[in-house]
Amino acid sequence: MDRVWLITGASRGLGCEIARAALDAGETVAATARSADAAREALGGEHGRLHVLPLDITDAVAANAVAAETIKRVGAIDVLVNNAGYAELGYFETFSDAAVRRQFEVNLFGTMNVARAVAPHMRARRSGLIVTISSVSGLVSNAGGAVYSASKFAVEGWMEGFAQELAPLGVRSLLVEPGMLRTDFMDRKSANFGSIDTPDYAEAITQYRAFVNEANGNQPGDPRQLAARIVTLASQSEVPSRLVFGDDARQWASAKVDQLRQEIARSADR
Ligand code: NJP
Repeated sequence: MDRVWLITGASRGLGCEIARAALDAGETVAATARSADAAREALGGEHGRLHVLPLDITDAVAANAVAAETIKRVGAIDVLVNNAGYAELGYFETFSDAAVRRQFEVNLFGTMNVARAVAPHMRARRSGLIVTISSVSGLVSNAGGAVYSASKFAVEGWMEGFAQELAPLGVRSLLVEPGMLRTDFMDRKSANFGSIDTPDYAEAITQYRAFVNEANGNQPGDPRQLAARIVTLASQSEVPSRLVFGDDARQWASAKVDQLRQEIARSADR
């Protein structure tokens, strides 16, 4: 294969692994990151098939410029990986309005910025694949994950509809819902934690923080394995609309589907 991938958040974590896996498969990669230097360092320097471009996804003008620059340099974008994101972790009432908005600014509106920059090019060519790194938290929410889940549920709702708008024009979509992956995601390097003092939740929050500290670095999911899976799926003529990755994610998603089925059945009007 020799297609062009544009990947956001390629400086570390899953985005970096997807860039590596695509390069290993012989693809050309436009790796984007808030710090181009960090991405260059993580990916071993630019070469003929690796272009590194700075992009903070919250900057719509920059997203357009990066899409245009990629097409100018290498002629096309075949696969967009909308990967960049982070989590506001903690109980809802411990977050300021600004923190909640920041979560949506990156995970939803930033992701939309990049899709908006690339989709016209894919539509014009009647070809392309948009891979959106959502989360199992986009299907299931729980205490401590309300704000992050709200942003990923929004990503799911947006992309599920947008995919149907794009499909007749030859542009495909893959929504990825990973479980817990061993990246910096739960670390203070990436995650923010609610800080408004709310005594009613004090004990629950202490337990939640202990869970996060324990899980950080010990997550069951291997980002390399997921990256390889995404690169393989992207090379197939039939791409599924969803990939739920990891035993933990499949268990949570299945339990949610079972619960929904029961609640729908109980909701019968008569
Ligand atoms: O996390 P991490 P992951 N503009 O923290 C970048 C989802 N996910 O690889 O901070 C551009 O190692 C950030 O850049 P920088 C998750 O929601 C994860 O696990 O500048 N980039 C870094 O490259 C996210 O959508 C888990 O170095 C921005 C990257 O994002 C995706 O997986 C589970 C940015 C984050 O790397 C990748 O996260 C799940 C911005 N404004 C879903 N803000 C999991 N790990 O458990 C952040 O279900 N970045």
